[in-house]
Amino acid sequence: MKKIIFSLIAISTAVISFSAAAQFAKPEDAVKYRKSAFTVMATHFGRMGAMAQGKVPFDAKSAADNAEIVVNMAKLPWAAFGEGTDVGDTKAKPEVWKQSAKFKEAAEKLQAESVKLVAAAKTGKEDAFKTAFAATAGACKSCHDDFKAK
Ligand code: ASC
Repeated sequence: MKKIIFSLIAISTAVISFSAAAQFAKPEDAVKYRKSAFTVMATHFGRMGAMAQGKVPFDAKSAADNAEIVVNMAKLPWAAFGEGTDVGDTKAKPEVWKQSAKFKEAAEKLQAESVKLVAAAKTGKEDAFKTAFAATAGACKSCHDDFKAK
């Protein structure tokens, strides 16, 4: 009996990790997923942008809360740029797949800058926040220039 239970656990673990590796049932699902992550990221990045540009007063708690969401969202889109997901309603350029090492670097740059942005926001110092915000925005922009169609 024990043997059977262990076998079942082993099988279900294998099934779960296999479906995690497959990630998305259809390419369209991957496109929708990555765009959703970018949408949430841009929403919270934009709220910080308003503070960075002085359109709304700097609020350290709000900056830190928004930065936390950005740093978490920044982990997500990349797994949804698998082979065969260059289809449908996407502005991803073919370079995403042709220059995948460079794309990976750009993704990692964003993640590194957003980690620094969280830390800067948490200091409560407006100048530190603005500097880190500008660096993160630069990471967004340079990746868009290379990998996102207009
Ligand atoms: C944003 C947003 C982006 C980036 C980018 C930074 O607020 O939606 O895509 O900033 O414009 O250059």
